[in-house]
Parts: sequence; C-alpha cells; structure tokens
Amino acid sequence: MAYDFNKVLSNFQLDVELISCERYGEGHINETYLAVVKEDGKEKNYIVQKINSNLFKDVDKLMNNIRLVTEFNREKIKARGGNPDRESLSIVYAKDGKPYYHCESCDAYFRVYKFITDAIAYQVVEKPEHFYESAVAFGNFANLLAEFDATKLYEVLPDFHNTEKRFRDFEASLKADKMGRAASVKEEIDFYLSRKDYCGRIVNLLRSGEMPTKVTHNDTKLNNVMLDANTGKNVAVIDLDTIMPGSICYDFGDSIRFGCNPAAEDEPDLSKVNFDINLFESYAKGYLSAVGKGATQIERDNLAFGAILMTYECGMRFLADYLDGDVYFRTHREGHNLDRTRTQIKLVKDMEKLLPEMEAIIKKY
Ligand code: ADP
Ligand code: GN1
Ligand code: MG
Repeated sequence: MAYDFNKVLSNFQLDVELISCERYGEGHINETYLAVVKEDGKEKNYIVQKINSNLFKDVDKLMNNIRLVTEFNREKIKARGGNPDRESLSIVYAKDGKPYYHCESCDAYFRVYKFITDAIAYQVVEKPEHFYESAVAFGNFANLLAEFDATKLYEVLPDFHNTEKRFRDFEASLKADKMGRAASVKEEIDFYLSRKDYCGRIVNLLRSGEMPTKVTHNDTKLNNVMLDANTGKNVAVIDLDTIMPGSICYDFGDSIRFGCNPAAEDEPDLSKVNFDINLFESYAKGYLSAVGKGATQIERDNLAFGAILMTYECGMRFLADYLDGDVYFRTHREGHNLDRTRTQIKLVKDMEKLLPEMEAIIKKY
C-alpha cells in the first residue's frame, strides 16, 4: 500500500520537496522507505518508517523511549567530538513537536530519521571483521548508555527476557499440547525441562540488585548495525524499538547466539550447525574493547553464560510455538519451528562443552 508521502513529510519539521519514496532495506518489523528529497537546492535522503502498531500497541511510549535514548546518546557523542548525525539514530520531529506523526485518515504512524550516509547494514556475516565491528558497535552502545537510568524506559514487550516466565509459558504450552505434538518431541522437551536451573540465574541477580539493570537493545543482530561502506568500520546501532531495561548479558548473548553459528538459524541439517569459538573470540574482543566501564565485574562474569541462556531461551520459545501450532514466529514449512529448536539445542550443547574456554576468553580481554 502506498501512502501520501507528500502529506506525511509535510507534517514533519522539514523544508523539502519530495522527489521519490520507495520501500527500503530488509527489516521484518516495520515498513521502511527511503525518501529522496530536495533540500536547500541539494538532493538528500531521509528514512521514513511506518511503525508496526500491531506489535507496538503504544506508539507514543515507544517513541518516547527512542527519543530519550537517542537524545542521551547524541549529547554523549557530541561531548567526545563525534558526529551525532552519523553515529546515532537521529529523530526528525513532527511539526507538533512529537517524535512521530499519526495520519488520521490512513490510521498509520510514521517516523522520520536522518539518513546515515555511506553505511551498510549487512544481512549476513560476509567477513569475520563485520562481526567484530558489530561487537564494537554494541559494546560502544552499552558504554554510552551505562549511565542512563533504565527505569525511565517503558517496557515495550514486558518480560521479554524473563527466562523464568518464558519457562512457565513453555510449561503451559506443554500442558495444553493443542496440536498433540508433544509425544513426538519428547527428547527436545526433556532437554529444556532438565535445564530449568538456567532460567533463574540472571533474573535473580537483577532482582537482588547484585547485577545492575541496564538499557538493553534486545535485537543485537548484525543487520541492526550500520558499517562504513568504504572502511567497513562500525558507524551506528539502529533499530531501537526494543530498547528496554534488562541485562547487558542478554544483548551480548543474543549476538553470540545468532552470529557464532555459520549455518542458518533454521538449518535442518544439524551437521552444518556448530558453535564457532573463533567467532566468539572475535566478538568478545570487539565488545570488551569498547564497553569499558559499561560492564561491571558481575556482568563480565556472566557474559559467556548469557550466550547459553539466550540460546536456551530462544530455542524454548521456538519449541513452545511449535507446540502451540506455530502462531508467533512466521513459519514457511512443516516443522519449521522444530528445525529452529534443534539448531538452538545443538548450539547450547556445544557451548556447554566450551564454557570454560569461553569464560577464559572473556577474562583474557
Ligand atoms: P526493522 O525493525 O523492520 O528491522 P530497521 O529500523 O532495522 O527496521 O530498518 C530496516 C533497514 O533500513 C535497516 O536494516 C537499514 O538498512 C535501513 N535503515 C534504517 N534506519 C536507517 C538510517 N537512519 N539510515 C540509513 N539506513 C537506515
Ligand atoms: C524475532 O523479528 P526478529 O527476527 O528481529 C524475535 C527475537 C528472536 C528472533 C529469532 C520481538 O526477532 O526475540 O530472537 O525472532 N523478536 C521478537 O529469530 O519476538
Ligand atoms: Mg532491523
């Protein structure tokens, strides 16, 4: 569906003439468009996004989170002599001062970001250096936000990484066994039940205050980092929809879960799926070189475990969804969620064997 982008842009604090506005990028959550405009006689780009308001029910609160975090980051970047328009996502405000515009006639929510120039968001790890650079970007992001008061943020998707809650949801799916699938996946179910003690470790440290609650990104995949088109160096972290209070071990762990497996997340041939400790080392080195005082000792002590936990949790979510009849994660074939579950189980088993080495790598950097 095409929107009247002339009208949309006229509601933002921009003095531009629209040349074109086409779908852009490969995000799965929002509808992203590249607006090419004429501004001060020159051609310039902006990112326009139609926000997914089915998933994000309270757009006002969602955008307030992004406003708080980007304004905080922009000030920090300026203070250290950087270029905030390139190193941070930057909001273009609507004429009424809000960080978004609601089109009444089409009932859609739009936001506009400054375009991060000469940079690329890669979909897959083409070179190990890309993965390393994404680690530097996320480490730097955690460093910038270490002093940000996480309680100011609205919990966009409550209990997102509350693994104890995820376990209870899994048990409920198992009990209901809506599709009658449980009997055929007993081995996978037992895998998750037998590791129940993983679930409480981080949430309890957060609850007791032993581990600080920080701002977390919650979608720390490679395609949410912009890398310089010429040098390959990291430029900025984008896609801030799921910033919420949590543990930095979640963000670190989720990057590892996704990026240290040379095969796809849904690869049916498990012989291709394995945890690559060299990629882990590369990520750990990049992350720890940038995070600085953004990671305290107790957080550092739990980074390697965070990778196991995120992989365990994600696989358990895939399996629960399989038992529920594939209602949450988009599936493209029979047993798709089960294939995803099995890759995550394989990765957890690999990591369990390598945990001492992983911990030694964290200590080394
Ligand atoms: P989704 O939540 O749907 O994943 P993203 O916010 O990640 O959406 O944006 C999708 C894609 O659009 C990104 O992968 C990137 O290629 C591009 N993009 C998003 N924001 C910017 C920006 N400020 N500058 C340049 N490109 C951007
Ligand atoms: C979902 O939409 P995407 O691919 O960025 C999920 C993540 C999972 C991931 C697994 C909001 O992320 O938590 O790790 O799938 N996001 C949400 O592929 O549930
Ligand atoms: Mg994205």
